[in-house]
Amino acid sequence: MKITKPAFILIICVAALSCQSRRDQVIERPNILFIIADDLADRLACYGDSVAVTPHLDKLAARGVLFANNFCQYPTCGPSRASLFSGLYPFESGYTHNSPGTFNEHLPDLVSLPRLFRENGYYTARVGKIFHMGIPGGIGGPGTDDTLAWDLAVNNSGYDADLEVWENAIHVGDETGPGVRVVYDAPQIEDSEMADGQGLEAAIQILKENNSKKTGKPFFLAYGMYRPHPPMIVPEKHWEAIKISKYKIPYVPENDREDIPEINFHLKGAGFNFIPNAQGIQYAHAYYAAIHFVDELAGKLISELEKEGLAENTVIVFTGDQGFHLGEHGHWHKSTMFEEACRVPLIIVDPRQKEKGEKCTNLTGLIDIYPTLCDLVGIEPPHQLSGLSLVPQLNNVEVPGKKYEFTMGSPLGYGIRTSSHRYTEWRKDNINADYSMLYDLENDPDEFENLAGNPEYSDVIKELHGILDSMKFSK
Ligand SMILES: [Ca+2]
Ligand SMILES: [Ca+2]
Repeated sequence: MKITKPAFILIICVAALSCQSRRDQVIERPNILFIIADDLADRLACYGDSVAVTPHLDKLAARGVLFANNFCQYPTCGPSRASLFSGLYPFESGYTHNSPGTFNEHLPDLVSLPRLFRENGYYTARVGKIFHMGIPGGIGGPGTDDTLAWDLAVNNSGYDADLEVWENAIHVGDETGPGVRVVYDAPQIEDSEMADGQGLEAAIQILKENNSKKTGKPFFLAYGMYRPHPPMIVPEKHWEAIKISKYKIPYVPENDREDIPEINFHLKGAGFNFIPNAQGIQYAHAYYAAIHFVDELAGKLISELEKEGLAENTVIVFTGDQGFHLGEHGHWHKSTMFEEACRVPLIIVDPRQKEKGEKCTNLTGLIDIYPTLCDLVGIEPPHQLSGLSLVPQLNNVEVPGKKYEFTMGSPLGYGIRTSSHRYTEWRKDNINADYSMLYDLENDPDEFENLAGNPEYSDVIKELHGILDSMKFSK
């Protein structure tokens, strides 16, 4: 077909308009600032913790919605993060351990959350631990990163990445290996010497260089902090900010572990079981100091976002990958199917949302982050997602959500959390519940009495067992 001159001009105009409209659509999408702290339980002041000192995160929560009953989908770093960034439960993706290799090698058919944003016109940048990496050995490396997700990936390192620093810190317990001991220290160094401090500087530079108001392109900046993951090496000034006398070693009944399946403490020989009280208090002090450190770094990054004039066009997500015991059941670590290890903070701030400073008490999970961010920016998810968008709750925290949340783990347990109970089965060949735990959280919030063998609870067990049966676990 011969194109006449006016028609040709018209085609150019339409093409230009279409390009312009696509560009406008991209520019109108908000930026995403995603902040995740490693092994951070919901022990923040805004979550009601009386020891934690977290002024910046409290201020952040006052601008958005705090999800008060939020759970990870696996209480161990790698599978938890793979679930968050794939939008699938661990049994659906098969990513159920801290395996080596990259996310995209493991799950080649899945588009991760940041990769999806990259493919939809976002400038994407990672600083620190977003996908799994071992701590401290993996600090400064890419870990299991999705190599297709980022325009820029920063492998920040620092003082605490040095294995000699780990060696010279205070060690409790006689097991070998960096991951199975209680290790802490309070060096007199600046935050900027720590790996996370180096990460903050990189993240601030990325914000400045990729200010969407100047570039015309929205960004997805993910800043992953290595603390409070052990070893809890935290600059001394953060220890000084904590009044540790407010912390009390949790009461543990003498026979507490008799009704807990051994598999729930599969690392029971490790050096973080029943450590002496004096060292427990020190370790709790280190953990809260690390939270104070995390709070200050997150606060500085958010403040820089404001200075760049981006607060009104940026969605902020703050979360952790799994919780942490501070002596509950005599445990000083993570990876159990108890509340302490499964609960994680989740704060979402979207300048456009109606609710500000409200708490949503629905059962939610890290699995909901993928659909929520897609919903907030209008990107179609690339595959079926197993979580639910939390956008309705950002506008009205009273909107009902799920009846239960699912957490798998410790290792290969299948756990259901309802508003009143926590129920976990460890299934042999995915058919029979060989071991199980049921806790009545209304009457026994400390999960001391395992009711799995109690006939008075047979109806509850039948219902929760039925929910697990209805989920199609992959082998
Ligand atoms: Ca972790
Ligand atoms: Ca017990």
